[in-house]
Amino acid sequence: PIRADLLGNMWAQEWGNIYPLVAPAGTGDLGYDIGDLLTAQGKTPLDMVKAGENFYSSLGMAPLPETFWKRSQFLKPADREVVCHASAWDIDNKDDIRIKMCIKVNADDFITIHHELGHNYYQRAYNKQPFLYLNGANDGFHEAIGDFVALSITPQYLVDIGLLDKAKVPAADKDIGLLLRQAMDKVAFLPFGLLVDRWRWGVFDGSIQPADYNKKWTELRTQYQGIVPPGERPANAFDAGAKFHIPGNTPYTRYFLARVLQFQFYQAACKQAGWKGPLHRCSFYGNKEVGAKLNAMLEMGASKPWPDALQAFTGSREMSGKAMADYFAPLKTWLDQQNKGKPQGW
Ligand code: X8Z
Ligand code: ZN
Repeated sequence: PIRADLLGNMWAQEWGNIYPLVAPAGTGDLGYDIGDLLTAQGKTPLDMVKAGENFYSSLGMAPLPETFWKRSQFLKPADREVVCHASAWDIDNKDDIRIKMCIKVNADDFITIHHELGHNYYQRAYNKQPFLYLNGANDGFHEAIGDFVALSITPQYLVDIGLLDKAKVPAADKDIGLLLRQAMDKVAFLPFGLLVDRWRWGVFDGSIQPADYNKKWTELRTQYQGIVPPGERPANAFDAGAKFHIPGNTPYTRYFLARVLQFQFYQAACKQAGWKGPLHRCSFYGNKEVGAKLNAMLEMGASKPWPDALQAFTGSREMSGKAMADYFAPLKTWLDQQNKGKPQGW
């Protein structure tokens, strides 16, 4: 197993931040980091939110209301303790939508802004539904919308919005590197996304007892993620409690579902956009047709069973990992070669 503190993320849930350490020799240097690009241009947290809004506007969505800009929390207040874990809010079931974040100028927060705005645009899109249907088709859908949009943050998209120099777009020989960087976030998250509720549900049904809370957490982390704490943990440690959703009592399977769904949405959008190249290079930025179709699904809210919503946008009624596997297929081929004859597992 790998030590959990070496993976570039406090919870070892997404590993993309240590991509530079594992980049393939020769072609691994992607030549840019979104955080560095934002910093170099002196972009502020507010600029980052504006960039997020601009993406949704490019799909034909109405601008965010004035109240969003007035009432959201973008920065960590200096004078009091707040919950900094990013969240999106729908205060009046109409258009008083807001986000609450402590935005830092880095790549993670740039993506998270798109994620949170996905919740807000979804909330506003279904606001005409009767009260009981004011929700996503299922909770995985709600978590998937913003991530699906963020998959369009390709090198060419960064050029289009003036963040990246055209000459710096990584050439085709960098595809494996781009995919590996993305897989370290998206694929490495899957076992984490699964195990959090394995633990929570075990606590709820009594199969995990208080005396074993930490032991079981560590066991699941090793079993699913192949990671271990950096040192011996005291018997009364409560490592699970460091994850926001555990004390916050937020179900977590939604994020596992979203990891799968977002690739289904993305593959469908790229097909609608008539994209011809490798899937991971596709951006549907500016595509009003995709936007209209997306809006049709979002407007449904929870008024129909989720397969109906999925069908409205993708044409399929089944949740499937195939789109995700298609996206990463070139990387899988490369990894199979790299790992040939090497020991597997931990
Ligand atoms: O909690 C979140 C969002 C708020 S709904 C920032 N996410 C999960 C996490 O941070 O653990 C997004 C990805 C997974
Ligand atoms: Zn979310």
